[in-house]
Amino acid sequence: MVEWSDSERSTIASTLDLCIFIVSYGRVLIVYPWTQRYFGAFGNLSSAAAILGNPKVSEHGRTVLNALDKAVKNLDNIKGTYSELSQLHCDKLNVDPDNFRLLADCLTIVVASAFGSALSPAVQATWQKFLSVVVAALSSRYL
Ligand code: HEG
Repeated sequence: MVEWSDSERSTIASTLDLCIFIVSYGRVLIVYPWTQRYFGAFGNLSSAAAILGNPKVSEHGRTVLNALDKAVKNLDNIKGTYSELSQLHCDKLNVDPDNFRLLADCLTIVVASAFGSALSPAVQATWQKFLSVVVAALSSRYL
């Protein structure tokens, strides 16, 4: 059972708040282009500019960040919170779970560039802990 201190809880919540404003889900599609295979129905993904300007990509980014907000609000039961979502990604969407880690890396890069020197090792440690639990929870229903 993972334990969360009060300061870890508030660090995660404020870090995620920032993400919601600045993160672009498009980054994962640009940096790791093979992830585009899951988004064939999203229309034009032919260049970095097309990806960043694609309204379906930004809408999906908001969907994912809303789901992350749900994890923040359920820190003590992220696994349970994501149980159905994990099953959906496995059975219906057929998303390779390695991609969760790639997205987590993009989130960290975006947070790091926004925080600059405010991203102390302690804040980073808390943020990485949160993302690790999220990735594990999303992978938990894969068989
Ligand atoms: Mg996933 C749909 C959350 C990573 C591919 N993703 C969704 C949905 C949510 C979600 C909430 C909507 C589910 C529904 O319709 O009921 N995704 C989510 C989280 C994370 C994640 C929280 C990781 C932090 N997803 C992820 C990754 C990929 C992916 C890395 C592929 C590279 N997701 C994917 C696809 C869909 C969703 C293809 C369906 C999109 C659509 O057709 O609208």
